[in-house]
Amino acid sequence: MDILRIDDSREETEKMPLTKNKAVLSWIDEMAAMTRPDRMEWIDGSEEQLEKLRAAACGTGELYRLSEEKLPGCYLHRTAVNDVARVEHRTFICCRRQEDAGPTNNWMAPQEMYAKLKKLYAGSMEGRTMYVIPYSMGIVGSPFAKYGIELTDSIYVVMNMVIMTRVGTEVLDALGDSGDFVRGLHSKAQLDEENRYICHFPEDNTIMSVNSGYGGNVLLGKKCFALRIASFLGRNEGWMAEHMLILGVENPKGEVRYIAAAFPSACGKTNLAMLIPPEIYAKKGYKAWCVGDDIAWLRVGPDGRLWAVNPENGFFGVAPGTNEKSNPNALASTRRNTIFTNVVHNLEDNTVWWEGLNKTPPEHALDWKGQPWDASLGTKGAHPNSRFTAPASGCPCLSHEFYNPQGVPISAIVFGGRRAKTAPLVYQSRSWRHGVFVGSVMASETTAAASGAVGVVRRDPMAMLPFCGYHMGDYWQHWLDMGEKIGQKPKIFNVNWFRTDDKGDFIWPGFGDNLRVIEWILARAFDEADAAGSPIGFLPKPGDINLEGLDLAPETMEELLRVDPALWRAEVDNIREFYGKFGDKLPRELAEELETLSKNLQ
Ligand code: GTP
Ligand code: SPV
Ligand code: MN
Repeated sequence: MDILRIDDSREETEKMPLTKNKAVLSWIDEMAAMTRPDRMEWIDGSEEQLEKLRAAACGTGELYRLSEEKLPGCYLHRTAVNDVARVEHRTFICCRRQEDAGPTNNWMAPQEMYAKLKKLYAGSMEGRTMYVIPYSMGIVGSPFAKYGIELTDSIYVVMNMVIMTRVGTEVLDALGDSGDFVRGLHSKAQLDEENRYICHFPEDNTIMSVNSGYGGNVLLGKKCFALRIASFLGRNEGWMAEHMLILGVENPKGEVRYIAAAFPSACGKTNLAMLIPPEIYAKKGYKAWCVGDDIAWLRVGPDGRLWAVNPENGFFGVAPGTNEKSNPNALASTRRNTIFTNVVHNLEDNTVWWEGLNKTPPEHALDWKGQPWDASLGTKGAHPNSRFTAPASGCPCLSHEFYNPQGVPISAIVFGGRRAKTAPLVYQSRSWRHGVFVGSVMASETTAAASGAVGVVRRDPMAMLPFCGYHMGDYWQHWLDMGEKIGQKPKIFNVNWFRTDDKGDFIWPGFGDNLRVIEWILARAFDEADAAGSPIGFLPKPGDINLEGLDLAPETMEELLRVDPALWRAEVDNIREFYGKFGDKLPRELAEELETLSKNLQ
C-alpha cells in the first residue's frame, strides 16, 4: 500500500508522512500492507490533534472524560476484563539462537514468529486507523536518547505514549534519515487472549504486540523498548538498561546524593521515588527529588562515575494503595492530564476511586468492569493492577535533573523485593562483585502486575526476570564487566520493606520512613557510617538507623535486622538450584560468591 495515496477524509496534514526517511516509510508501508488499516494518521504531537483524538475516543467510549473541575484534563479507560496485566508467558525474545535468549525467556526463532504474527496481523486494522507515533526515550537530541516509532490502532495507546514518552515531529527531525530506530507494531486485533503475543526481535530492533490493550503489553516504549531491547543494546554498546527508580536525597547542607533502586513490579519503586521525608527529617532540611520511578539507563561518565538518566516522560503507576498519606506526590501528579485505567468511576462527582485512596468508597459508582458497584458487598472496585498514567511534569517533587540530558551520578544501587521473612530490612554487599551476586539472587513474592498467581516467592534477578532481552547469565557477566569500567563504583545494598510478623502484618512502617534506611545507605556510600559484619554482608549496628519520631521499639528493629541462619541455609540450597539453570553461562565469580555465603553460614 502506498501511504501517500490513502483515501482519507481527514485533513491532508494528518495523512501526509511527517518524514522523508526511507527506512521509516518503507517499513510503515510493509506493516500497513499486512494490517490493512482504512486510514493512517501521523501523530505530530500538537495539542490540537490530540484534543481531536480524545474527543473521538470519548465518542466511542474508549475514553471517558472526568470532572473538568476536580480532575482537569483527566480520562478514565477500561481494558477488556481478560487483559489487565503483563502476560509473561506470552512474551518472547526472538533472537536467532535460542541460547542467546537463555533459560528465563520464552524463545521462538524469528522467522517462525514472524510467520505466526503475520497471520494474526493480517487485516487486523481493517476498518480502523493506523496511528504513527514517532517517540523518543530520553531528551530529544541528547546523546543518550533513542528513538522509536510505534504503529497502533488504539487511541488509548496514542494518549498514553504522549504522556509516557516525548512524541511528535521533533523526533523525526532528530532521527533525520537514519535507520536507527526501534520498530514497534501494535494491534489490538480481536483482543484474543489465546493469540496474545508480545514479541521482541532484538537483532532487528523490532517489537510486535498483538491482541492486547493493557499498558505494559502495548506502550512499546516502556518495558519492551526501554528494558528488553535497550538491555540488549546496552550490552553491545557498554551501558545498562535497568528496572530502577532514580531518587535524589538532599541533605541539610544542600548536597544532593542519588540512588538507583531495582524492585520488582508493584514492590514500591514509584513510592520510594516520590517519598515524603518524615517530619523530623523535613524539619532538619532534608528533601527528596524524583528523577525516575521505573527505568534507568546507566553509563560510565567521563569522570568515572556511574550516571543515570530516566528515559521516560511520565509515570505508569499502580493506583491501589496510593493516597494522601502513603504517596501524596504520586497522588498530586494524577490530579491533572492523567489517564486512569481500570479504577472505580465515582458517579457522584465524576471522579475516580480505588482501594486505599481513602476509607469512604463512593456510594454511587461503577467498578473497574463498568458494572454498578456496592462497596458494602465486599468485592474490590478497582482492579489490583489498575493504573494511572501521569505526566512527570505534574509531580511536585520532580528533580530539576530530570531535564538534564547528562543525568545524575549514582552513589548507591539498591536491590529489594517482597520477602515476608529471610531478607533483613537492609544490608550492604562487601564489594561490587558481591553486590552483583546479591542482585542476581533477588527473590520476591509475585504481584498483580503480571497475570498469574500472586504472593508466590520467585527469583527475580535485579528485578529484570521479565525484562532482560538476552541470556540472564550474559547479563550478569555484563554487570561484572561494567564494574571493571566504573572508576567510582556505587555501593550495592539490598532492602526489604515487607517483612511481616506472625499475624502477617508489615513490621516496618515503610513509605516516607524508608528515608531512614536510605540515609544509612548514603552514609555508608560516603564512608560516613559504621556497620557490623554478618554472613550475608554488612548490617547497621543497633542505633545506626535513626528512629527519632517513630514509634518503633528497639527490639522490633532487632527483629527487622535479624538474619536467621536456618532460613539462609535453605536460601543457599534454593539459589544453587536456580543457578543450575544457567550452566556454563553462570559467571564463575557468582558461583564463588555462593560458596562464600554457604561457608559463612556454617
Ligand atoms: P510497578 O509500577 O509495577 O513497577 O510498581 P512499583 O515498584 O512502582 O510499586 P509501587 O510504588 O506502585 O507500589 C506497589 C504497592 O506497594 C502499592 O500498593 C504500595 O502502596 C505498596 N508499597 C510501596 N511502598 C511500600 C512500603 O514501603 N511499605 C509497604 N508496606 N507497602 C509499600
Ligand atoms: C510493571 O509491571 O513493572 C509496570 C507496569 O511498571 S507495566 O508497564 O505494565 O509493565
Ligand atoms: Mn511504578
